[in-house]
Amino acid sequence: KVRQRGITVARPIIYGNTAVVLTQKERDALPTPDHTHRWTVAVRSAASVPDSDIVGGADDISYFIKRVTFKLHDTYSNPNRSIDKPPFEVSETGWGEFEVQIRITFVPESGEKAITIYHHLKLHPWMPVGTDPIETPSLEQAAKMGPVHSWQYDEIIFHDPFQNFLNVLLAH
Ligand code: SLL
Repeated sequence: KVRQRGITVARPIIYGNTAVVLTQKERDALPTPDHTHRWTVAVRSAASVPDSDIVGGADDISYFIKRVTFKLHDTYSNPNRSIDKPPFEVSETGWGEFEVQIRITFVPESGEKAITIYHHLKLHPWMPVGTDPIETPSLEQAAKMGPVHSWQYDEIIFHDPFQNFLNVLLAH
């Protein structure tokens, strides 16, 4: 277990969510008809497209990420959702925005501590330019405006990595 001093490796990720307004028919079919949206919160390789179905291959980040735990609002049953393989994502329905705590655990050979990042789950689109920005569009308006996307770019930086982990990183 030798650390390679002075070496830094960065891996780009994106994290965030997409959300769509449910149709009345979809709402009526739910056990919770007060839910207005379906959403997906995810951590992905920055090389992948936010809502693509691509798993594995160049977009796989499981060679350095072992687990992602999404902590949802306490109104959800089992708010801690642990995902152990890609796609690292959770899809749910709901009615409100809240802060999602995202804990990223790295593969054991990295010797790295888990990190925690935060994402504000966004359901409501911004008002069109020229209208009152304080207002939230009605569900009817929002449905016409299409899916909401809210993503952040970030880089996970490994300093002085262990030689065997460095080999794994550089092989991808
Ligand atoms: C709000 N601070 O008041 C936020 C809380 C909670 C969101 C939002 C569904 C929960 C469930 C849900 O959307 N919770 O029924 O399981 O806007």
